[in-house]
Amino acid sequence: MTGAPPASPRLGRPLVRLDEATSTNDLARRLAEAGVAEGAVVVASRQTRGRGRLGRAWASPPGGVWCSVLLRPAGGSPGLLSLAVGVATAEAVEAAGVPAALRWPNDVLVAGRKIAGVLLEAVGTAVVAGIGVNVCVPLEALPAPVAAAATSLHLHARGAVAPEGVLEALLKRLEHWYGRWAHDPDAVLAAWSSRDALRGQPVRVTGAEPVVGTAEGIAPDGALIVRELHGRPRTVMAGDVSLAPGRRALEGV
Ligand code: BT5
Repeated sequence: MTGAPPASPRLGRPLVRLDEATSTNDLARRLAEAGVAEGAVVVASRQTRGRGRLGRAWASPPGGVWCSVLLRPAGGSPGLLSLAVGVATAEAVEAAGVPAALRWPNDVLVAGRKIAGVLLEAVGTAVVAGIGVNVCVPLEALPAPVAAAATSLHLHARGAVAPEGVLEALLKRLEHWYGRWAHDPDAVLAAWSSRDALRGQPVRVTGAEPVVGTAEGIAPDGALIVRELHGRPRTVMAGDVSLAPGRRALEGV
């Protein structure tokens, strides 16, 4: 094979801006169903029914980037796509000079607290990648239990930050990592692993396949590898992961 891989699509064409949405994923899903081309992005200043995985709520007051990107992937490992989006989101945070870590499957953490989350939804063969980043979100604007484990970029960046600049960085990094995902999955794994907040930590995975053990990184298909207490490595494709009781090792990430 010769030549460079095909250029990744331009993301943000069109860019639909809304003051308010129920969930930007809802509108992006409708665009997908209507046959709109890859690259369309919906962004809202606030969401009234922002959602996370498994029907959980995503608090979306003004001051964040709440956006959804319409992708039409042709090939590539499905399990790695959400990790590629996570890497792009971490790099958009880092563009503000703030180091970020990733907690499987795709939470972005700053100082051990969640600053961003990613929700991928399939619509036929299309994928809607929903990304939420707290940019200038006062923690008081979040429900108290959420605020206790969350943070916002303005609390860490040296200079001023604004949702518009973070969105621009995010779409650029996503264009890059979406292209790499299709042609160079090892690069996605390496970029993700270099920010892995859990590697070496005692963890408890809840969900369909509960596991307790030590996180040992990410498998080539994007699964979490956990070595069980009696020494057997297990791979987990879906679930929620937290530090095993009594350990607060994530603090300071
Ligand atoms: C996620 O789910 O982290 C995916 C979040 C995706 C949000 C974007 S915003 C644009 C697009 N439109 C949508 O409706 N969604 C996407 P999950 O891993 O299930 O985490 C959800 C949990 O994160 C909640 O149960 C809370 O504990 C916490 N959380 C909620 N809002 C938060 C916020 N603004 N900042 C930090 N943590 C939050």
